[in-house]
Amino acid sequence: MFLSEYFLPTAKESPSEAKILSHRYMLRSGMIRQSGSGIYSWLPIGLRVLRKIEKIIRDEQNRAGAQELLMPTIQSADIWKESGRYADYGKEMLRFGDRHGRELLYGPTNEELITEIFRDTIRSYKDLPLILYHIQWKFRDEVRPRFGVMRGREFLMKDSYSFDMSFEEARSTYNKMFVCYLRIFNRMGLKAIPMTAESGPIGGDMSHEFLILADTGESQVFCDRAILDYSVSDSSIDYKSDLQHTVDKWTSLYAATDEKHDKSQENVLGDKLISARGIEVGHIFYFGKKYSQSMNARVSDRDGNMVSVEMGSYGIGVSRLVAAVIEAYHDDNGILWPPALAPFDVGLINLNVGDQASSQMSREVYQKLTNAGVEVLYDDRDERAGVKFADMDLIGLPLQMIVGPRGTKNDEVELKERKTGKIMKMSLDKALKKILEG
Ligand code: P5A
Repeated sequence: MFLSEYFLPTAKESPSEAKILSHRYMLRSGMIRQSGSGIYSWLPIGLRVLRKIEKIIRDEQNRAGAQELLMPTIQSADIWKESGRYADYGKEMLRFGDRHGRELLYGPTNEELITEIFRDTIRSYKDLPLILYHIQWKFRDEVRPRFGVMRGREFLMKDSYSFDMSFEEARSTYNKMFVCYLRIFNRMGLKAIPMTAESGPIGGDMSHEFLILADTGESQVFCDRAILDYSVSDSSIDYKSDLQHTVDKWTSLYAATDEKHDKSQENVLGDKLISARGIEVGHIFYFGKKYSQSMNARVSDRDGNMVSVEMGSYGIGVSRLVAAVIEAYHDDNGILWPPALAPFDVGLINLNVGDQASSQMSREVYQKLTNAGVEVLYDDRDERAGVKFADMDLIGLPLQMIVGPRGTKNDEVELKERKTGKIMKMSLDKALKKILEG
């Protein structure tokens, strides 16, 4: 992408209502624009990051055996009346009517809709277990939308729903999603800690929130310091094997959100207890027959009896994650994208677009890298070097290649690692090799 043609409205300042750093950097780097309270447009560079997050989630969900579908944002009030949540959901639910006077709502979550799809299509135990998911916009009329996309009113969620015949099978599915979540956040470079959590309006009695520790987090959390040393293996995983031991390993150490905090642990753990702020990036629930019973989602078992299915739901805040990652990775000059999420792999800076040799070299580099599948943002604007450096640092691409009149004479460029600030002068060939080989 040529920056001179790219829609990237960067800014030096951010509006004073942007209170946290991720919100400020997202506005300043041209990722989002507010269009209403808690409602945002995603501009090209922000959308690129959102899509990368989605891709990792899809990849890992599919690997765990979940199947993607797409449900609408607009739902009928009828199914919510069946489950009993139409009244319970209160003012957080955005309700409206169509021209025929039918009551509709903008989905805050999809337990009812997926249960309706299931009961209309699945008849037999032979079709279970089943995990379905989608990535779709939600609307919750939050009392206090704040911190940009961190707590929006319209936000993107990945939500999965599982159907099983027995508690044991439902727990095994829950474990799959638990491990899948650890892997998803790990691939994003995040240390998300699973914590015992309250299930709230979703319901059920087994629930974990996945939290990233950050001072700007909205939740107060408590955990055993030792859990910070736990890591997730990148290697392949067999979801058909028993994952209980992995879940037990993570849940045996104390980790709880405020609502579930057991004060007696403060004496038990002493100095080992961390009390910190956390950002909730995921939340998983097992709620058994709560929806299948109220909405009559039954299948025949082996003996031909009709039984209500066991269900769970599993959410990830996709749009919130963009902000959460920035909270975890930034410095005073801007964002430090983990390579897997960076909107482009390399920022190519041409220091003097008036200089023919520099422009020719830059275009060659751009072609070579682009042909090799590297995503390059080429700053070909007629701007001062200072402006180019500041913008490139702000948007936070992991690598910058700097081409200037002084280097072109001996075929030299500079390679800058954004995270460390380390600048290396080297031959063009070596720089290309380094980028291509990682
Ligand atoms: C699980 C999937 C649910 O809604 N039903 C379907 C269950 N869970 S949840 O915890 O309420 O939401 C899942 C995740 O969505 C993110 N999230 C938000 N992100 C931005 N702005 C919001 N207002 C918001 N509300 C929830 C969180 O990451 C949460 O874990």
